[in-house]
Amino acid sequence: MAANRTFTMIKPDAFEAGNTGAILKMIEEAGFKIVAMKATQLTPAIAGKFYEVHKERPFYADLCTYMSSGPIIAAILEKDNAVEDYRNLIGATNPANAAEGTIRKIFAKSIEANAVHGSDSDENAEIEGSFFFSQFERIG
Ligand code: RTP
Ligand code: MG
Repeated sequence: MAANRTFTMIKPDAFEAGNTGAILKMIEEAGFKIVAMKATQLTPAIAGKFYEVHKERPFYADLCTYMSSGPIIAAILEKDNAVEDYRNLIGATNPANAAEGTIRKIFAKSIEANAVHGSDSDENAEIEGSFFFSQFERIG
């Protein structure tokens, strides 16, 4: 499969715990190239816009509060089969269900504070990457 891209965030719990470097190391060792990256902090309104697809879900308000509670890292990652392979690397949403050796199994604190985000489709990867990065802020 051709090299393609996914979008990730290192969420406030993992940033605050000082796990950014360890998570980026796992990402690179799994064969992903970091083609854009920044540290930032979301406002509640920006988090609300990013997660708009979940606005009817019961956890939406808590999620927006949590995702704007501290700094995050946003990045675009490139690899063959990037979206699916990255979802496999991060593991299940709830760390209790995440496979051994996955990023969430190792670093997540709860179903909400689950260390990382990963896009769920090629289409959403492009939308989410463009939400954070202009064409001048990414490689290629
Ligand atoms: P993500 O979008 O962050 O990669 O996570 P995901 O696809 O595995 O999970 P999704 O269903 O898209 O949910 C987005 C984020 O909302 C929080 N969440 N909380 N309290 C809850 O029951 C609950 N369920 C989901 C998590 O932070 C989840 O990653
Ligand atoms: Mg999701």
